[in-house]
Amino acid sequence: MPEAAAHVASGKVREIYALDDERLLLVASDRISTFDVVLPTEIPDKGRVLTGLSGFWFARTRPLVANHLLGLRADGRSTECRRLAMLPLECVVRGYLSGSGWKDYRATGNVCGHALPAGLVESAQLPEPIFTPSTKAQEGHDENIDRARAVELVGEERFQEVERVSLELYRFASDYAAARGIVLADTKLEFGLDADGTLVLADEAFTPDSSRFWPAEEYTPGGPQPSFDKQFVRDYCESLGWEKTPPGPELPDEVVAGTRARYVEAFETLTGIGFDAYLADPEVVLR
Ligand code: Q0Z
Repeated sequence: MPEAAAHVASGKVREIYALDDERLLLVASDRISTFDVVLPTEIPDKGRVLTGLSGFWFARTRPLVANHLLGLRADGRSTECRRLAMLPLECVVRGYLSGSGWKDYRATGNVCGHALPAGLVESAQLPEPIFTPSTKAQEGHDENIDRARAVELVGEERFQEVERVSLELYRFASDYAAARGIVLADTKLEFGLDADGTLVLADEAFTPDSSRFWPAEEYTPGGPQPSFDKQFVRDYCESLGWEKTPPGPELPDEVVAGTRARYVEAFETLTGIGFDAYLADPEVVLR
């Protein structure tokens, strides 16, 4: 537990505490959201899986860009990190056409100012990955923005840097995942600046909560793809005819167990590390 740490912020499924002026503690709960609603039932170890996966990627991408990670706590769900000045930009990279990217393409033929070929279907792989930044909405969904708006927010030089680094990170992680049978369709990265003005990757990286993971074996463009982790939850919620407004439904034990198994499978498939080994010593993912 964060002894004398002050609570700084809450996300839907995570909390931030201040350890001191320079360090934060990110704690990933076992809460799960679907259709933007946090459900009353938790998925045991979900927060540990996401924390371990983020740590794994932070360790492996350090040669590409500095990151905020200082260490993982023995509880497996808490990340000690450097406190940064966060950029007011969600750095999204898309290799496939899904979610708001697909919506925008269908409506306008382009995504965040990237003109795309005509005739693409939902979930199609793009000719090459594109950088499609958005702004953090206080309420509701992030808003996709074009290059000019992003440059207004962070400046031309910093924009060029986050675009280049985001694309490099996506290429690295998506190649890595593809070799293990997982399509990393898209991802949302967050960056901050340290006291020197150095760009630093922060928050979480390449987790199923910040990226779309699709099982490569089932990939079939032309419609929405089943999600690696949340599909049992979505299917169950759909089967109830729930209106997708709070409160969300309780999940039955078999949906909880199936979903937990999917998270653990994603962890083990991507890291090549047994989840038991992670629980015994979380920092195993950093080595
Ligand atoms: C991340 C968020 C969460 C709610 C602030 N290294 C950092 N330095 C400064 N600020 C942040 C970070 Cl990671 C920071 N968020 C997103 C995370 C709960 C909101 F766990 N907000």
